[in-house]
Amino acid sequence: MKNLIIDLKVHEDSRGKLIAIESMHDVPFSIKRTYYVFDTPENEVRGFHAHKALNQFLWSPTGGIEILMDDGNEKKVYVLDNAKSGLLVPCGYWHEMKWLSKEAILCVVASDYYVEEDYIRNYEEFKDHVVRGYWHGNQI
Ligand code: T46
Repeated sequence: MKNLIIDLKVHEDSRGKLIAIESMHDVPFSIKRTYYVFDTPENEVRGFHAHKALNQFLWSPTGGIEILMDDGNEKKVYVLDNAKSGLLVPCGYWHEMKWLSKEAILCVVASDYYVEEDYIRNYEEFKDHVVRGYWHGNQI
């Protein structure tokens, strides 16, 4: 699996630190939507889906969140636990997010508006898409 971590540029001075996330500069897609997930209990797991076309970038500035990434052939676990880097979640990756602490906030920028039809929530259907090469050439 290719490296999906993106390190962000930190603007630091005596007043503190600032990080900006710009479309096509800091993440390799145009941003249409942002959302965040919070007040999730420790050890709760969310996600359990892949996206057909949506590309996203995830980070957790407080607490920790474990992300299982699965491209249908390989699985890898990432931990998001700082404000300076995040995880690219391209379309075609099954993902599950486990909260390591209740304080963790999952922040997301996404390439499109919310469209329920873009979700594949059944793992067998996901594997079927992988076998058929559904995402070939489509992923960032
Ligand atoms: C993803 C992971 C990382 C909306 O109405 N608008 C939105 O923009 C979103 C993201 C969700 N919703 C509604 C749909 C559901 O009724 O919020 C409810 C919870 O969504 P879901 O169960 O899909 O939440 P997660 O945490 O499992 O997944 C979310 C995103 O939905 C998903 O795209 O990749 O975070």
